[in-house]
Amino acid sequence: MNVNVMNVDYSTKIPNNVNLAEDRQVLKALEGWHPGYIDWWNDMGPDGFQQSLVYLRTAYSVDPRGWAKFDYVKMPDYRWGILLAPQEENRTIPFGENYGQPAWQEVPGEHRATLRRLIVIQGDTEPASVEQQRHLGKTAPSLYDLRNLFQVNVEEGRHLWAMVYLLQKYFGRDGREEADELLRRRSGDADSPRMLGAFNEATPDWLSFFMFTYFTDRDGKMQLHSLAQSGFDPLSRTCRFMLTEEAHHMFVGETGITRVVQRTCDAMREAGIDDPNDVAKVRALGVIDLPTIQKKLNLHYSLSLDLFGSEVSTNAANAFNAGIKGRYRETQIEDDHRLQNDTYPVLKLVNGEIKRVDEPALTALNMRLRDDYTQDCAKGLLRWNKVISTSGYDYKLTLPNVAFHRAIGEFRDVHATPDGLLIDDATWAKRKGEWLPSTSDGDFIASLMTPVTEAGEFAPWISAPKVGIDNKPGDFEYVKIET
Ligand code: BYC
Repeated sequence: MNVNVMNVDYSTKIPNNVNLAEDRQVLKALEGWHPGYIDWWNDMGPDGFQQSLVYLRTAYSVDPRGWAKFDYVKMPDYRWGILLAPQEENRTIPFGENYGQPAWQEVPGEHRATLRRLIVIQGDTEPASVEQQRHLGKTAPSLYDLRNLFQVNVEEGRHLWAMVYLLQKYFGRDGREEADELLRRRSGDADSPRMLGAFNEATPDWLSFFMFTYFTDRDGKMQLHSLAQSGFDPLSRTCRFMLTEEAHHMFVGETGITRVVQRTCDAMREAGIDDPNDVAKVRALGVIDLPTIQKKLNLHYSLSLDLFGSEVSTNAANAFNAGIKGRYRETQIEDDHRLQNDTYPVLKLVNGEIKRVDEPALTALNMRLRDDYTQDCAKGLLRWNKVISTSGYDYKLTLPNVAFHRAIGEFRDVHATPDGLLIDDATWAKRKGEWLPSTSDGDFIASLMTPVTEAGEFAPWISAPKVGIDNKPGDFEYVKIET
């Protein structure tokens, strides 16, 4: 059947545009999984606020011209649904050995294990981020930010549903088992951690949250773009719709950091501070100094780089060859989309030096995606640096070298400075506090994290946003905490 539904069916318990009402077996599997999901949300979702009314957007359509409506919702009543972008007529596989063949509507047997693994990894990150952020509601700097946190959280929950649907519909019994496992693993748990490194790290404060939504959600964007190219059409359509939601998450990160930088610069100017490196003086103003923002940036960027896997990877080559995972904007690239004879420059460690080495383009796909990611990340830095220079300060936030603070890939066994200078263990141990947030930096930031719950008011370490959500005025009550 050709499912091409713009509007979402809200008459069933699980809103969807995949005609679940007539897909009894999958409906039954999803209904069986639903209570476990709600238990997970109650145990591991936002701590508190579950009875508050939150001004949230909910997707009612998959039409890019208008797909969401805003209303007050209690989070446990949010309508998590299964939404796929409309099916493209006659879509073909846009890369790999099967280039030009009709896209698959069912899982090809020989690629089943690879596909399942990628879907499970993608699915695992979604609830992980909710777990990492669950305590942040208690220290939100405003109702506006509180609402954005919860919007991100409910949508990550929906993204979990999106992957669970694919597992349950297309992978039979092992898909159902994997769906259950997604609710069992826990971020940071010693025995049963989430699958990828960055999703087991703490998100201790709101600056980390903004960095996470800027840098780690942007890995999500890159990975979803690559999977949106997939020859497995249901995965492609699922990821395409997820990307629509994802944009807001990165907006939260980018504008969040902009507002922190803005407030710091304003406070320094008002106090007549000329040197942004005078950390003690700046902190005495109750704002986060730029060097500490740089350290947080170093941490989150390097953790997020690890999410791209090894620079040289046969897994990535196999997934591309098979037509399962493409490149960023694959269909817009002008080449043969097979890459059999191409090379790509990869940064490697050669005789103790960081060098560019040409590798077969197929095995270098993780590196290529990571390069695209770095370019995308750089845009935010331009904006933040503009705020700093417009305020009259000579200070630049920068992305650290890719060899800095890595746990995966070519540089995992060496230490490097943010400038990419290789250093020995002793120098690293002595100097890492200059580059990564120390315990005392964390304590200082934590000391600023007092909640602000008056509509239209903001904590003193962050400036107000330029515009409201859904064009609401500045004093709009985005969360009615007591109902
Ligand atoms: N941590 O060939 P390699 C998001 C493992 S974020 C731990 O180098 P490959 C979101 C790897 O599994 C996007 N293990 O890498 C953001 C393999 O193990 P096996 C999530 C790692 O496979 C914010 C071995 O090392 N989506 O959506 O080419 C909020 C060798 O692997 C790591 C995806 O990631 C690591 N960092 O690429 C909410 C897309 N890296 O199989 C959501 C799906 C590698 O030998 N995943 N390993 O036992 C993938 O495409 C790939 O699995 C990866 C790794 C890019 C992650």
